[in-house]
Amino acid sequence: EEIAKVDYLKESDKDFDARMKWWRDAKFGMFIHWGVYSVPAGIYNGEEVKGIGEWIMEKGKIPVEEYEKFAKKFNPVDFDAREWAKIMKQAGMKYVIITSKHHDGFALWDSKYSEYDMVDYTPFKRDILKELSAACKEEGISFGMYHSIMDWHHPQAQGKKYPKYNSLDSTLINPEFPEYVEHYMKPQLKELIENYDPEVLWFDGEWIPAYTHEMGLDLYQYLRELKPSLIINNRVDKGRQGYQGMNSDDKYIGDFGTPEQEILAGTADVDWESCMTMNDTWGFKTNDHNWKDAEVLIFNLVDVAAKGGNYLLNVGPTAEGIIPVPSVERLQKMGDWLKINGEAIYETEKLDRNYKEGENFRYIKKKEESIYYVASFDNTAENIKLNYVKPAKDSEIMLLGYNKPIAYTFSDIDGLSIELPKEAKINLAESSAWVFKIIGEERIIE
Ligand code: H79
Repeated sequence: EEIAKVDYLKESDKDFDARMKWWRDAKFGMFIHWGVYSVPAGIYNGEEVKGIGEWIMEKGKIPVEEYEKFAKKFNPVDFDAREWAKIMKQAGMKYVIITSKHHDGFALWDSKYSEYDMVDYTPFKRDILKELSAACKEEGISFGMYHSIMDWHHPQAQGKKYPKYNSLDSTLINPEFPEYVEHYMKPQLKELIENYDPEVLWFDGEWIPAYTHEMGLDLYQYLRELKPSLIINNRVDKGRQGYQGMNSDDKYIGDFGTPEQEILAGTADVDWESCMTMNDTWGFKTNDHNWKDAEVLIFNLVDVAAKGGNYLLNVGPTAEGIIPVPSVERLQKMGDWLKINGEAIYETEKLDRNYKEGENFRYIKKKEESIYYVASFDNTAENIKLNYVKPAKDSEIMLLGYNKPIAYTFSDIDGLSIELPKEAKINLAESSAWVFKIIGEERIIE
């Protein structure tokens, strides 16, 4: 009996909204870049290799056989999946995306389609994705995977011709690439879905000329057939505009846009997620100490949420399996902030407005409720003016983390003016953003 095929390329808005709901509400996730590149950690033959750590094979011009030696030494004896899941939970992160396979082609799980994986190739012999997906399930963290379409190791994707086919040069099209897609990449992805039940697949490395728009459409349909509730980023197709990450045209498939190391200037009509690092690399580098302050990371989270996006914040664990201490410290601070202010982040939606550079306030609306949150990054003012929200008559305005209502005035002409109690300033001195909770409506000013 023939079962009618669902065309996942033509989904109704209602079905799409239902599928995206948990992801839209989640707002904050952890990106994990972990693999063979964590072993050299930015250094090859005693020399520092410039650039992002997970690209060391390419940037350091390391031949395949040489790079494989690092894989043979990958032995993360300190890896503890439950510890990682606890760090995510404590930070207030609701989902995780870990590199099942980065551009170097090494698989972090026990793949029956390759020996070049964690179980068959390393002294460690443990299946990372199995342990981490189980630990995340226990902590209530949604599990997802980053998967590179470009592959510097597989014989048909590159093989001995590495690194010939990695550029945008459309005169260099690998004729064997379709074979790799059909007989390796798709089976591996099926294996990942069947064995680890991911909620999200996060593709990358789609820019190489051998990978086509048609392949993207086919792959999207194939994966949704295997798991209809899957959420798949836009790099499954060819539509993204560089690091800005949003699709250039509706004909491209993918459930959300992927700005990389940047945040959109304003809101967007489609779903999006900004992925960012805490220092200057995704994969661990011994000598990268250029950490962003926790205050900046909190601002980014609020900024993204106010514009309707998600924030996917990266950690690059060491070859021993440790999430670097500076990362953990920052996540701890974000988690502390979210314990008080999380209601202004999770299950919220954007207000359609553009923000000016340097503006100190972010407006966020609670979904399906007349509750507005305004985060202030100016913690020195005694009196602050908030133009875009009008409190309901006789309603109280609260400052999250401060348990008394605070004094304010509102008029249609002058807008909202809030008095900051001195004592609140002392109590909340540590907070990098103060969040006001206002019951009311949006105030549109021309
Ligand atoms: O996994 C991390 C990085 O290794 C990977 N993406 C994040 C999430 C990555 N970042 N930068 N690159 C890969 C280098 C890619 C650079 C380019 Fe292009 C490819 C320049 C031109 C083609 C992608 C497409 C960026 C601009 C257009």
